[in-house]
Amino acid sequence: MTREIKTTCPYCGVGCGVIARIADDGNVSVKGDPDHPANFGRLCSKGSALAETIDLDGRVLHPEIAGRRAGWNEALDLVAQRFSDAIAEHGPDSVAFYVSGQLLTEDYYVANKLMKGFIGSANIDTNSRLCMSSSVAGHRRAFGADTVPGTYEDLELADLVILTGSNLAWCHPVIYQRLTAAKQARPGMKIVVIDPRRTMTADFADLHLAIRPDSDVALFLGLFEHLIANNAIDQNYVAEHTNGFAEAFASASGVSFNEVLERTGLPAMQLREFYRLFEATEKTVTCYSQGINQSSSGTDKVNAIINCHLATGRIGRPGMGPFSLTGQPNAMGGREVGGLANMLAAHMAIESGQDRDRVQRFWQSPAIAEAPGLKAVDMFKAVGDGRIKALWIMATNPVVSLPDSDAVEAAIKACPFVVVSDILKTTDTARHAQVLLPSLGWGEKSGTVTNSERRISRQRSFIDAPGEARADWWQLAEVARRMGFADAFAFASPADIFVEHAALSAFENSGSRDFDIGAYAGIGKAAYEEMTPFQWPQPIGDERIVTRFFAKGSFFHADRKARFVPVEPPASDRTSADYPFTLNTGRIRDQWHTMTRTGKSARLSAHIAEPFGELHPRDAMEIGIGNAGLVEIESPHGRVIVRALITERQARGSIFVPMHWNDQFAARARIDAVVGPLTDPFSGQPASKNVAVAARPLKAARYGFAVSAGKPQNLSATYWALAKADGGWRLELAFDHAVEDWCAWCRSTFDISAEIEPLGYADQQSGDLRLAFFDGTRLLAALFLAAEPVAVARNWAISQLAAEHGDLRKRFALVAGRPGADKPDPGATVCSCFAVGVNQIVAAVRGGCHSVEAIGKELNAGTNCGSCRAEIKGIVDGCLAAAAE
Ligand SMILES: Nc1nc2c(c(=O)[nH]1)N[C@H]1C(S)=C(S)[C@@H](COP(=O)(O)OP(=O)(O)OC[C@H]3O[C@@H](n4cnc5c(=O)[nH]c(N)nc54)[C@H](O)[C@@H]3O)O[C@H]1N2
Ligand SMILES: Nc1nc2c(c(=O)[nH]1)N[C@H]1C(S)=C(S)[C@@H](COP(=O)(O)OP(=O)(O)OC[C@H]3O[C@@H](n4cnc5c(=O)[nH]c(N)nc54)[C@H](O)[C@@H]3O)O[C@H]1N2
Ligand code: SF4
Ligand SMILES: [Mo]
Repeated sequence: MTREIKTTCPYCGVGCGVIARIADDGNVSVKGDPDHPANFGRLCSKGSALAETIDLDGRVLHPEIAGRRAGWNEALDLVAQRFSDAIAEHGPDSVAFYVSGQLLTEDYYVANKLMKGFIGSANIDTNSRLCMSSSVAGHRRAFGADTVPGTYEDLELADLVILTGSNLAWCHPVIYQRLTAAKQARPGMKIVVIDPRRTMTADFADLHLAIRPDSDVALFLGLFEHLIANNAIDQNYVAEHTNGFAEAFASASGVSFNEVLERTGLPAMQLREFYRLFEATEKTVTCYSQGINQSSSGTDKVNAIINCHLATGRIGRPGMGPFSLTGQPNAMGGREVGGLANMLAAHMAIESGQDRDRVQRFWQSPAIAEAPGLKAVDMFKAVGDGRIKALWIMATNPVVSLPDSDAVEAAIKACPFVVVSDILKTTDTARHAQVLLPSLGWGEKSGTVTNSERRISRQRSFIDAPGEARADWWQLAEVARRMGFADAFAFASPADIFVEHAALSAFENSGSRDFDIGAYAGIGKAAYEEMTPFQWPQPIGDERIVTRFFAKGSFFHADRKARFVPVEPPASDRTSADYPFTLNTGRIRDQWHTMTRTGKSARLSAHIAEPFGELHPRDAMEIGIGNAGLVEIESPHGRVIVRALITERQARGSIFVPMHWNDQFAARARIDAVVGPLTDPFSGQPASKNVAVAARPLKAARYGFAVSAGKPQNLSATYWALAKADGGWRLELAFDHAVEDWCAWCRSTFDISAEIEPLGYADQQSGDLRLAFFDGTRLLAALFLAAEPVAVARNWAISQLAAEHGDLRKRFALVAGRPGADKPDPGATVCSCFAVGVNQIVAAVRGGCHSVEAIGKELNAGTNCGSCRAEIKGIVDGCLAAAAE
């Protein structure tokens, strides 16, 4: 019988409700949950493709010690022993956990409890350090607690939505869809996007401010000054609920309008328009994400924004407030359990003796961490210089995602004892584990997550645990037990853990702390199973109401007032004669982080199949890079080789490279090898967005493209980038050296036996070479080589993997590298939900479809998740403009 289970998407912080449907034959499909208050049935391309990412390919299915299969007992005993030995010999601060905003709250709670209360060190940090820690620090400075005051509904209710350092269309697509729908219903609503790049999000804005990198503090200081000069201050709110206005005023008045112009690089008209819009619009929400957080001035940026909302009293009321968009599915849950090295559980402060005492009494623990532990970047420095003797990495891939990642990799390799809990056997990090523990993944594990608007939802398992994989919380509790803490870790299920977590949030609280879900402290297992999404706070006895914070003050500093934080604009231009470009890094629409899951989907990999460096045409010309050429990007820390993507959307002097590609998918594209370990002084968050680099063309002797049915292996090429494709794999290639025997290269890379003869074609004049291998009527692999970037139509070549090749003519058409005349090439995929390519959209525009809606009717493109609508609009506009010329 077909079953339907309600669960939550494991990707971004929007936290969409998902219904997983399991058919009789075990086949899984997903759809949006119409009842979930985050998405009301919507999903984005990544959420829609979840069912394609849950196969067992590459999974680690049993514990491993030094690469050999081991039993759970042996592995857990060893972990407990090595951690205990290190603590006995070198003290509690000689061990560390590096965990993740993708853990469930229950996993996270157990990890934090073990480290802070039982090992007695605060050396537990998380990838949220790279993600949300500047927001946390900014909230704590301003509000006295890490509180997100608003809800998603505020974005729909606002008359002005400012998106700064957020590529919402690609990174929080369902909020983008909700916002687009709200704007369509109320066209008077204004949207301002602040981003050095012209992103897809900028395309739907009324105003795009293409500011210089890291000039946000200056921009918002200028706004603060403007609000004062134009009597837009809410004097009552400021007087009753805040402190420090005068100091903030003094810091803002030091920055003149002209200085703001100079620092931001914006035209005066645009700047004035933005300031007037803010001044005049009471219902304003300012959303911010990594363009704000991932900066050496990230915390100050957050406070510069919050200062403007406090000054106008626009906080905590419908349609108003600063709004931190969280990245990971459980970034918020991690903050609630105190997963950061400088936090304690349940939003309590590690610096406070009273809080430490309270948590210790609640846990009845032998110890409590006395001082903040090492933040991520410092933690891996301590791994590198030998201070950390045992390290446990869980649900994160630091060899790809931490700055200075070559040094991080070296540190992990040199560490005496490294445990990795992951779902995949081979990630850039897992391959260095001494002990590799198989974890449950999405669909297998159970627990809760909290989204950006403080809404707690259940993730529920609906497939059996594969092999011997076990939940992360279970692994931690078993190690705790073996370290002598059996009583405190006698959890039998996630429900037990959640109940304890809820009880701690209410323990001696009485409204003194924002995070309180005491109403859930007494729930039983059945109620936990049935739990529907709810927003915190939910204190004991309170009715369930939609919540916002701070409309009437009641902040969490001792005097219950908010603080204005004086900030100064930082020096932000890091370029030099040797490193003249500013590297900006971030995300693309259809990949998730280090691609361990989204990389499995051919559909998601079709949107952008290669790592790229986005460059302005004039910069490209000056350094001699042509379209589709390769570019080498270098800093003192490391280098990458990526494909050049030359577009007017990029600002001059900047290069954007996605964070996703890694050693499993490309020869040398881990961009964090190039990013240095510079961090924000308050939050410790790395500055991932403003990095000085050099860029030069990589001139290859040969370029190549290949498709293959099996996964290529032993890849030897100067540049390669691998992506899943329908029916197999696609591979981009470049060689700076001569390869003697291409046939042998193919046999080794595509694992082709000696009996199979190649079908070849060589053009003596151009030097083009094509080789194809068939097994009966099926194509095994085809390689296209040329002296210039190969022009063969990618999607057409991929479609050959599924085609029948009984007909000899078809085989020759393949080596000739041209689409058959009967089948036009669809071009690069734009809409991944319906697999619609750019050429199809262009043809439809020529055929009379002159709007995104018309394209949707004709081709379905853009009608499911809608994430590609901005891209479709760009293509339609581009075609119409070209036709008008
Ligand atoms: N498709 C997809 N979605 C995701 C993720 C994913 O991997 N893939 N990851 C999730 C996670 S964990 C996170 S944290 C979020 C991140 O979501 P976002 O923060 O929206 O994503 P990013 O692309 O990292 O960066 C946002 C923008 O900041 C801009 N920026 C760079 N420097 C500056 C600056 O100095 N000032 C301003 N104002 N802007 C600047 C960049 O050009 C970029 O467009 O996305 C979440 N959603
Ligand atoms: N240059 C640059 N660097 C960045 C960023 C940037 O914008 N630019 N962004 C930063 C940000 S915001 C973030 S959030 C990080 C993300 O970076 P990471 O956290 O390193 O990236 P993920 O690929 O999400 O890693 C998750 C790992 O957990 C595994 N996994 C999946 N499910 C489970 C599970 O249930 N249990 C366990 N134990 N493992 C599981 C996956 O296979 C994968 O190996 O990257 C940061 N790094
Ligand atoms: S917006 Fe997309 S990735 Fe984010 S939670 Fe929703 S479906 Fe998942
Ligand atoms: Mo993130």
